[in-house]
Amino acid sequence: MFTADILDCSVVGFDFEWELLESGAMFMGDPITLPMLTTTSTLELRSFPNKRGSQSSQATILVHHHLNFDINGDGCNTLDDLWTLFPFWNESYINDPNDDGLMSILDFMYINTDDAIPCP
Ligand SMILES: [Ca+2]
Ligand SMILES: [Ca+2]
Repeated sequence: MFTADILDCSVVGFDFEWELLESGAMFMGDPITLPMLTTTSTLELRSFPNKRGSQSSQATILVHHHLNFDINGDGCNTLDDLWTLFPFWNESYINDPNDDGLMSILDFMYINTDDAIPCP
């Protein structure tokens, strides 16, 4: 789920328009739920405050190159997934999230750590 936190929403009467730039798919409302992404993608949010002009902002959504969304295989996306990768810090690693062959800080940015739902 994505929300419009990246823009000042204190003005009443905002209309939102979201576009997944790689596909051109459009989404309306706030929040929105995106389809499952299979590649790193850019989402652009355009707002139309009180029908005067527009503002826009973009966010890059990092997607694990090998589509491994649950690093430790426990069925959840939590900090435990990051801890699973820490022992490989700065080492060669096959199937690393950004697919450059080295486990670095950039790879950790690909790991979703949503602890909102207790992991079974
Ligand atoms: Ca996990
Ligand atoms: Ca890497």
